Amino acid sequence: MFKAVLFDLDGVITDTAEYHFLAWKKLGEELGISINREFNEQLKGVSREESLQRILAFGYREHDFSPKEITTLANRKNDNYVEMIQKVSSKDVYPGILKLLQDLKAINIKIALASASKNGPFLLERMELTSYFDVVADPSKVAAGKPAPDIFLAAANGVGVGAEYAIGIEDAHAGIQAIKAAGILPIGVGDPEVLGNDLSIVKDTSELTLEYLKNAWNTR
Ligand code: B16
Ligand code: MG
Repeated sequence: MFKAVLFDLDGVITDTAEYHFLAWKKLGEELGISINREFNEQLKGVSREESLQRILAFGYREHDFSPKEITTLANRKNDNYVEMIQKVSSKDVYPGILKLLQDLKAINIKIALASASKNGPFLLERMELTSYFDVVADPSKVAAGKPAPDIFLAAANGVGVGAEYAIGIEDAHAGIQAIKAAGILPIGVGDPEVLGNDLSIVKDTSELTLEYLKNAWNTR
């Protein structure tokens, strides 16, 4: 049986993936770079700094800004995003997630957050979920972002569970790559065309029950 579940945040626990998209889209428009949802798939799970680099490269503007200007642009996106998430509340937790956290806690399975977002702790507070998490891995302290395994390994380490006894839940292609690279069992939320055909995938978080996790574990 698994001993820990490592959760991604944006797109798994709540719909903040949409706010990230809207905030990047707005910044892109200010820079004359138009990004659509298809391009946005490449930004999911990717750090703020790397996302900005990808957007600038997409618009052939990667050489147009100094490092200082780049920092200003990243801050501008984040200010806009932070404004959007002020109203996030417990009502915004995706279906099934609270019940899953309660069921995992009841049988003493460790719970950790493995989000690339520096806004993760604030969002957990807003959603009244902080007390369920034994550990929140700090994305600013890991050497490499998703698709590198670091944040998932830090989360597993934080709860004292070996990768081979952990499940990771992700909505992003980069995140699934990170989970696989860590030697953790991945469960995807979303579309197999984006996430791959070689793992358990739910369309919707309401399918993410303890039974579902046990079944995915036993048939891995
Ligand atoms: P921030 P996750 C990721 O969170 C998002 O998917 C990604 O779009 C975002 O750029 C990244 O966090 C950094 O977020 O700017 O708030 O630090 O999906 O890993 O929970
Ligand atoms: Mg995500």
